[in-house]
Amino acid sequence: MPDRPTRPDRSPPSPSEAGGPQTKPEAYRSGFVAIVGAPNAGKSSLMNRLLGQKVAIVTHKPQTTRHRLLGVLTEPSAQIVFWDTPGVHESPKALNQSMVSRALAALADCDVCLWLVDGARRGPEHARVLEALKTRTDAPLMVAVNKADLLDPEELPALLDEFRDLPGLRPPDKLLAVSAKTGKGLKKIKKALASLLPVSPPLYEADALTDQTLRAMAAEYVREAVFELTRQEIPYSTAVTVDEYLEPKTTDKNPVARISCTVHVERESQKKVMIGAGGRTLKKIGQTARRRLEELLETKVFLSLFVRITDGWSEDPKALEDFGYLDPREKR
Ligand SMILES: Nc1nc2c(ncn2[C@@H]2O[C@H](COP(=O)(O)OP(=O)(O)O)[C@@H](O)[C@H]2O)c(=O)[nH]1
Ligand SMILES: [Mg+2]
Repeated sequence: MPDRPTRPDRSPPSPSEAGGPQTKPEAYRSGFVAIVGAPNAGKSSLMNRLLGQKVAIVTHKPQTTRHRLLGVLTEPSAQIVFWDTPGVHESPKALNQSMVSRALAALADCDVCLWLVDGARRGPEHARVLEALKTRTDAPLMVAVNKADLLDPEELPALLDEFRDLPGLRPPDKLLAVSAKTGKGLKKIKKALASLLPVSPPLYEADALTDQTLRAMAAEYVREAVFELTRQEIPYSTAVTVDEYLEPKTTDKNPVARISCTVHVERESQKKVMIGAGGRTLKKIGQTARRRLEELLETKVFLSLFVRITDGWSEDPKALEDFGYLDPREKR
């Protein structure tokens, strides 16, 4: 699974191909923006909202995002390439450590850091992200306080002020309140990020959206439904792989995409819960994911799910690599 996007090797499209005939090449800006923050700050929601497409799955549970996901936003005067990253958090588990190392690697590689703060909640993760920003990057910094819709507008200025002068951290180049839910501040975010990016031709084609394959997105959609419909440790013990992905035949009168996935869990008891009484839970997971996949793929989908016990996968480097959660090039 592509997870370490580098600057594309191919010669990039000209800015006019990328949708910016009115922008002179010497004024066009493009680069990578790492969205980092605590779990559940709204990083994936914000990226989806900025792109106007659901590239990353979103749930109300923390640690939903396991990969570094790429999202490309092409505007007439700038192309902003987002990396949505897993939340920075503390955990002894191998899976979680590989997730955090991805977020930190994005910080080290990006052109601009966008630190997304949950304005309604600041726990110990807040301090961890702050530490990472101090030590892992010199890139221009934008701080966005998210979930502004949950905050008292009168308290916002004081809340924002807290970020102007954090001990040991350079003052942010830009500071804004936003809401990924209502869309507040999104135009300002785009403008501010573009102004911090280097002058460069666009790095991706104008119609590029993400480097994830539809196949990988199908697995993520199933995982999203698992996060929503199961509880406690189960979502965190679940991985999804795609066994078969058949595009609809264009010659068919009623085109159907056929997708089958294996839902890996770690224990027999988890398998039982995943399937549910009379198969009801698994059926619900399948229906939820199928409906969303039909929207994404704009076609009818047959989705079959198979639950399998893959003992201890979340601690097994080989399984983590097979499932795309561990980059063999990543030093741990
Ligand atoms: N009220 C409110 N909820 C939000 C906002 N942004 C995200 N959320 C919710 O916060 C939760 C976590 O969002 P997600 O994008 O998965 O966070 P991530 O872990 O940082 O990627 C989800 O339930 C979102 O619907 C916002 O601006 N306002
Ligand atoms: Mg996320």
